[in-house]
Amino acid sequence: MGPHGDGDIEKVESESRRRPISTVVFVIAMQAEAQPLVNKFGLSETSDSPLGKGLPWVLYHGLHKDLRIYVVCPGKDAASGIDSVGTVPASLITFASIQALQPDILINAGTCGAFKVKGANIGDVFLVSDVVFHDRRIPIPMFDLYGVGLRQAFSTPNLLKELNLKIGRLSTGDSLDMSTQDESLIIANDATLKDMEGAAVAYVAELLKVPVIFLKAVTDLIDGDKPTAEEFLQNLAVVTSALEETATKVINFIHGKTLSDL
Ligand code: FMC
Repeated sequence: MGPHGDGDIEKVESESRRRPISTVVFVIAMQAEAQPLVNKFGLSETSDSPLGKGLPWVLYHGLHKDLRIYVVCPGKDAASGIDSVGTVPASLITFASIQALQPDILINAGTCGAFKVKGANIGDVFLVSDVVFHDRRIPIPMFDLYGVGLRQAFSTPNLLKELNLKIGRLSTGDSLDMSTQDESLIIANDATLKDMEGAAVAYVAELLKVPVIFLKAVTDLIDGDKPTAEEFLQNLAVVTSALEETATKVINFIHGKTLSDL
């Protein structure tokens, strides 16, 4: 084994858990979701972004006391001019920002749909326990498990308790609406929340061994009586401000703490 054998990596990882968190990266799909947080912490847009040139990705940076905060968004799609939501852009910006910014922890923050039968209400901000995909159906032994892609969020019992958040499983797919096949998988997987990025961010965070947590604010009730797109647009502004409030509490909680304190 060379100088960076597995033992050394484990040592570095356990050491990093014992020193205060210095860099946090928020991965946020929509500009409307990011803006309240950018304003709150007075973050500036990074010109000459270390994430690469000629890309639509938007990076903000700033300091809260001695904690470095970054917010990364996938930016506008060139063809349509709308925010690049979904798993593909989310994976790419997560990968690039981990490589360039070396965060101690990632936070994927955004809106989501949720089941009221699972105790969710519009405007609730959930912490996510674990994530799955609901639109990767591969009915071959083991490929089916790969498709579901169950991954744990980094465990933060103290944060959960202190902020008194609701907690639930998040299911990710690349559609805002829900086909009957999606629905049966979401229910079979016992998910409470539904979004379009979380499980993709978790995949990349695991690849690059960075702890990740998820803050998901409920814009629409999947088992409610309103059409999802309408309900989503109607609640987006109010819910993103709830998301900002919780994200601010999370930043204040994280400041000065180590990963093991969370
Ligand atoms: N289903 C899937 N995604 C979302 C949702 C729902 N019911 N409500 N809000 C969302 C999130 C997704 O993660 C996207 O970033 C965006 O809001 C909707 O395009």
